[in-house]
Amino acid sequence: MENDLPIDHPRYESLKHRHLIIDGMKKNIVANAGLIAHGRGETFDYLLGEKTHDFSIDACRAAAAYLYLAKNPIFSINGNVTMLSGKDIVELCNERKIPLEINIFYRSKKRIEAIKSYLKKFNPFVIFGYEESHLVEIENLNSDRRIVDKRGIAVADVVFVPLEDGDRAEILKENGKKIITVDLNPLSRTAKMSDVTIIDNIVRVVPLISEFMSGMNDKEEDEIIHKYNNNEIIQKALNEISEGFINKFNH
Ligand code: PTJ
Repeated sequence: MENDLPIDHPRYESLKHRHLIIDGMKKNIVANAGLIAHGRGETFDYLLGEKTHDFSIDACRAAAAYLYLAKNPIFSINGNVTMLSGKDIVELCNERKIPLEINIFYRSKKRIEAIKSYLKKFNPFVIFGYEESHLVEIENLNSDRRIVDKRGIAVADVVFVPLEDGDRAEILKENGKKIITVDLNPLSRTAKMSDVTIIDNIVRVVPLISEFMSGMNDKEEDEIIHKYNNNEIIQKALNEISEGFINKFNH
C-alpha cells in the first residue's frame, strides 16, 4: 500500500478501506468509478456511526436463512467487493460450498483476470464468470452485467449481489430470483427492490452472515424468512440516518 497509516489514527479503519480501494484500482481490480462509489458509501457509513445496527443484524440473519435454504445460491463479486471482502467471501463460500461469480459493470478481460488472480490467493473451491464457453447473456439488460455464467447466476435461486448498480438486480428479480444486497444507501434502486437489504458496510456484513449460517438449524430459517419485513428494515435505516444528521450537528 502506498501510505503507511498510523494505527492510532481516529479514522484508521475508514482510511485503511479507502487505501485498499485505491490499491485495487492500481491493480485493475477496482474500476475508476469504484472510487466514487466507495466515497458515496463512506458518507452513509459516517451518518450511520460506522457501526452495525439492529436493522443490519436482522437483515443479515434473513440473508443467512435465504442462503441456507437455497438450492442454488451464488455470491456475485465485483471490483470493490473483491478488495474489501474478497478473503471473507471466499472463506464463507468454501465453508458453505456456495460458488462465487465475478460479475462486473465495467467489464474488461484485464479486470476479470486481475480479480480472478486476486481471489485465487485465498483458494476458492470454484470461481465462475470468466470462462467464455460458460458465459450466457441475461435478456433485457444492456450493461455488461448481462454476461453471466450458466452454472452460476443464470441458474441460481438466491443471488447475493453487494454494491450493485440497480438494473441487473431488477432483471434478476423479474426472473424469479431472490435478491440479497448490501448497500449503505437505503434509497438506492437496488436497496428498494431487493428481498433482503443489508444497510451496512460490506466489511462488517460478511463475517456476520458467516456467523449466522454456522448457527442455523432446519427448523428456524423458514420462520426467520416468514417474519422478515424488508420495508421495515429500510425505514429503520432511514430513521437512523436522519438522527445521525441531527446528532452530528449537535456534537
Ligand atoms: O467493479 P464493477 O465494474 O462492477 O463496478 C462496481 C461499482 C461499485 C463501481 C458499480 O457497481 C457502481 O457504480 O455502483 P453504484 O451505482 O455506485 O452503487 C454502489 C452502492 O454501493 C452505492 O449505493 C454505495 O453507497 C454503496 N457502497 C459503497 N461502498 C460500500 C457500499 N455499501 C456497502 N459497503 C460498502 N463498503
